[in-house]
Amino acid sequence: MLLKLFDLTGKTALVTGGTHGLGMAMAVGLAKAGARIVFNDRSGDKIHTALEEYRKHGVEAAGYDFDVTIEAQVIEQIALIEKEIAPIDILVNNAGIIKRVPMIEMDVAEFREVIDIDLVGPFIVGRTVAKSMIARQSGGKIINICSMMSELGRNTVSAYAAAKGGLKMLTRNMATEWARFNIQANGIGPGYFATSQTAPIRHEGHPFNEFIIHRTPAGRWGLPEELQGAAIFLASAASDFVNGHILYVDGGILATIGKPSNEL
Ligand code: NAP
Ligand code: GCO
Repeated sequence: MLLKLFDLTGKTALVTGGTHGLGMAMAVGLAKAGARIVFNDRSGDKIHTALEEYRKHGVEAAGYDFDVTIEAQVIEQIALIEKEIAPIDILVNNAGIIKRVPMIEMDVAEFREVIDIDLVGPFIVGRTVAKSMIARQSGGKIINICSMMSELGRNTVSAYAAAKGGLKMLTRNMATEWARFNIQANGIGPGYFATSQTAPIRHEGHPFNEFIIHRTPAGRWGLPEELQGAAIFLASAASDFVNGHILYVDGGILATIGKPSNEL
């Protein structure tokens, strides 16, 4: 009976940007719990490779080509998904980019691009999916992928922090406005994870790599599959009375002020 709480059998999950990285890892976790998986890519050229990768995990996924910032594409492709596959029960707003540039040097266009993808994108996709959930009176689950930067600043990632901080509050507004339709909107806030997005600052000898290993009480970078439990929880009936919550999966980073470099 307890496991039933976490059972996603018969549910359809859309994971944006789920061609690799954290998105694919969370999607595989949702599939392990029984969900049918749909993902998107903005250029379509990664869908075939991603489908093969999902098959290696024993998952028969479906890939769709749309950019989360282009509302016309989002509306058209989500309607197609709901026609060809099934109505969406679970949305994971995972697609996102980062630009690491000091504010003084950052072009306004660069700043806007990050905000557009990391904050406006989840609004567009979230609203499109929620409209369908409301029309069907089905209820549903929305999971927005936030960040340590939803809570903390860091040199060079101003646009990303502004977007992820905004995404935390967008999540709370989704929760506020859509709870009455039995839609639970929550966030997952990953700490520092080993993906292509962090590869430039994670390699051996990079000062940031040493910093993060020391700053994280767990003493290491997270593994993408370590987000699967949080994703299953927030996608399942186990979280039906959880709304507007950001679940941080960070190895303890937000729990601590940190320690001197000479302390273990
Ligand atoms: P990633 O490897 O860069 O993957 C991001 C995905 O989003 C890519 O597949 C990318 O597609 C897609 N994407 C970007 N812009 C898009 C758009 N406009 N429309 C559709 N898809 C788009 O990143 P990740 O490390 O897996 O992170 C995934 C999410 O977790 C991001 O939101 C990130 O901010 C967040 N996060 C990551 C970490 C971490 O440590 N890695 C920690 C906290 C939060 P393309 O390949 O075409 O660019
Ligand atoms: C960075 C990293 C972080 C992580 C993540 C931390 O440059 O600081 O890329 O932003 O991606 O968001 O939670």
